[in-house]
Amino acid sequence: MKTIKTKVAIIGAGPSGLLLGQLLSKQGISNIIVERVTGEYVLGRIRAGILEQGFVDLVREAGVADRMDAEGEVHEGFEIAVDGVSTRIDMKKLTGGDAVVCYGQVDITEDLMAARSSAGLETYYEADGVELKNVKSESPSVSFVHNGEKIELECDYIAGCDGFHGVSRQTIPAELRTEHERVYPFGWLGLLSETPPVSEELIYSKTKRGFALASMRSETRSRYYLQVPLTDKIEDWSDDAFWSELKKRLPVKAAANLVTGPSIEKSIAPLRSFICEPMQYGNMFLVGDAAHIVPPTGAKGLNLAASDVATLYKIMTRVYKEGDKSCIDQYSEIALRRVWHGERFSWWMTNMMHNFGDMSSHELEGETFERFMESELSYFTSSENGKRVIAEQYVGLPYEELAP
Ligand code: FAS
Ligand code: PHB
Repeated sequence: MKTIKTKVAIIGAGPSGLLLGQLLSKQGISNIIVERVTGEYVLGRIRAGILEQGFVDLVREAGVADRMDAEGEVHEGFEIAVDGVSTRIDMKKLTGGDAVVCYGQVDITEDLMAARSSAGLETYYEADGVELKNVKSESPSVSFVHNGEKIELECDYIAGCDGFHGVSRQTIPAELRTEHERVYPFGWLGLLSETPPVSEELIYSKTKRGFALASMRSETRSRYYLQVPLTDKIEDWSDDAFWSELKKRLPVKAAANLVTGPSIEKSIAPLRSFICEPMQYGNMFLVGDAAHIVPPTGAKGLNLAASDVATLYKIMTRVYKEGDKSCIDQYSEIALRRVWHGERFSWWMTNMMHNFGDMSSHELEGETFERFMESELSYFTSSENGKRVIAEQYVGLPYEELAP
């Protein structure tokens, strides 16, 4: 058994773990990341594409923003189309100047991995049997097996950045955990292609055939999504079938701009809202998808992970720079306030933008629920105040500071 020490043990080398590790290192707070799979595997997961300003500021503070600033595209608005009729949500005007940046999660993760390795910071990939120990004590630890060797990582704090299927959340005893969950009766079929986007801004499109989203990664790389039944399998969807259905769900002008091509990646993701309360237990903190999941309709998943990272980073900085340990009790409350806002917005956008058909939802059934949601969407996209509500949430609510 080999024993190693650090101040903060980070479980998971996804965006949450890597961003937290980079920020802590800038404050001279030692940290070691323990990741279950290889770095290549992490980079193979095509996920988010829209970064809130708060996320962008954090990446700049971490000193990892060069490529994002050079290649990321600022988006000042996006479109919501209902049965082919488009409304532009002018985020910049409606929020007094705020916008979002279109830059892929894979790119951010790549940049953070490169920064971590060039700084010579320790990451144990392909770590097996990760176990969190004594998290309620002043000397928690993480044990795992790496290259056949058993390792005990002694630390002061553990950041559980290990995603929805990780082990950290289970460290909170079931009787102390409250889990809120809503599983949606459909999924998103995503496709990535080396083709130019159909429009300069994102298009969220609701049609009688179902929801579609036209997004992008660059001027030459597009990301598209289609709402599909949960029973669909990826083998049910050839590229041609995807393109033909997408064309039917986009507004006419966008459909006319559609350039098709071979899929680089194609996958079906289930949609769920999930929140675990509390987000901390003793000296263990849950960060990002380890604590919460949103349906991607509001582009909040990665962005909520970033605000968790920001709060934990402020707390760790105060603990080690000012010796104030009392602030660690603030983490869960502050993180959850913003998480619930992001969860509600994502749930609301999902309910408004998708066809539930005869699938029941809430206390309302089928047609009645559909009609309520049609009316809700029509109000919020036709009134200035309604559009402002959407814009304020989409660019991201402000990050909360620690209490003094
Ligand atoms: P992650 O899940 O990214 O990373 C957790 C890491 O922990 C993984 O590398 C995993 O291998 C590791 N791990 C797990 N168990 C472990 C263990 N026992 N020991 C060690 N390591 C362990 N968000 C958006 O904003 N927009 C989108 O369009 C969008 N699309 C998505 C599509 C899909 C299919 C999925 C699954 C998510 C999507 N998301 C989207 C959300 C996604 O971007 C997450 O919010 C983001 O990956 C969160 O990052 P992390 O919290 O780092 O979790
Ligand atoms: C994406 O580009 O992957 C993306 C953008 C916005 C969303 C969801 C996904 O709401």
